[in-house]
Amino acid sequence: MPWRPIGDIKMQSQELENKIAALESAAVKAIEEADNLESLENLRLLYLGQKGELTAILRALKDLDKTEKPRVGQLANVVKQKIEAAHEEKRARIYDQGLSSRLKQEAIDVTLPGSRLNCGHAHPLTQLIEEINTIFYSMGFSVAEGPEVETDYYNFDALNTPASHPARDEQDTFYTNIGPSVLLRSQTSNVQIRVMEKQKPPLRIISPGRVYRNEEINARKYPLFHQVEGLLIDRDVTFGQLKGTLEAFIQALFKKPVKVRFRPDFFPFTEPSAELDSQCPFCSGSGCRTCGNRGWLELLGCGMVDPNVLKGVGIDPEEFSGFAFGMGLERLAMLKYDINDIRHFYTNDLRFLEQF
Ligand code: 2NL
Repeated sequence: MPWRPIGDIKMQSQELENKIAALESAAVKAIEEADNLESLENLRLLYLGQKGELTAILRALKDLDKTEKPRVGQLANVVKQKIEAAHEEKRARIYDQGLSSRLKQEAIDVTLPGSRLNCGHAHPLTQLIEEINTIFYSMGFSVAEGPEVETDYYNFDALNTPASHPARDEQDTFYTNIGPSVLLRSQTSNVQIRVMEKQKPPLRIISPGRVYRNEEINARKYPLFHQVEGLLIDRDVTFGQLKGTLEAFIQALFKKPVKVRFRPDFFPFTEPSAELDSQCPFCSGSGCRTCGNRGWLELLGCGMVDPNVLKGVGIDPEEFSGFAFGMGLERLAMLKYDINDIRHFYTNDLRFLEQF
């Protein structure tokens, strides 16, 4: 170890202490002035990093005299902690500022009215079908569907409708060019015939769907419309059960205990046949625009299934009997929602559709 005068040692440590003090004030000032995380990180590296200024000083401590080393070393460590603390404090402040300005920017005014999503919904006729299905589900019926393009057997013959019947006329029914007996079904009874061919009674089904009739278009008539037909086959079915079932259905549909009445009618596929009227649910029978001051609405046709229909599908009419009914949905929807023109259902005008 070479000899050195005491003063030299003093000088060396004094110089280092001055350097450390200068470093501290420079670092603290620079850190205080930093305004973003990146420049702050550069400062951290400059002062505290592996190749930083304070690290160089700490390394130089090893050359100090051992009487000086502890004091200067402690000073350097205190300064290091101060710079670290200043850095951490500044880093947290810059981070918080960034966060609060982002929060301010992204703030949501929860009192603003929401923007409505333009979401589609089921067509009013589909809604009505679903409502009717639900009512009949509750009475133990299930829904059956079948082809809209059908042979005249399923549309007419199987329904006891003779070859001479006017409904078979080209004036009334759309025939296709697929073959002389292929047509667009004019009622959904084809579905019930097909079910009865395959399934043994007891049966409870309803068949909603599109039907076609060759009509001039006007406010009440359209060549395409919708029907729900119903069929129940079991042992000892009575007309009283038909009346009770339909009364319950009508009251569930109108959500009111309206009276119903049955008037004799004729259909080739039922015997006896009847027309069901319900008391007008809007005026409770006193007369209004909807019921044309009659107090009653004609809603559907019904009757006991003709024995010929049962025989045709291989069900013994001595063992089983049944009732059936059919209703046009456009007419029902027009009454229920006070719609004055059937064409609204087929125009796809959103001003109409959005009301449902
Ligand atoms: C109406 C009347 C009706 C039926 C449809 C039917 C079906 C089978 C057997 C017997 Cl498979 N009947 N359906 C019965 C009575 C009336 O519809 O005015 N529809 C719009």
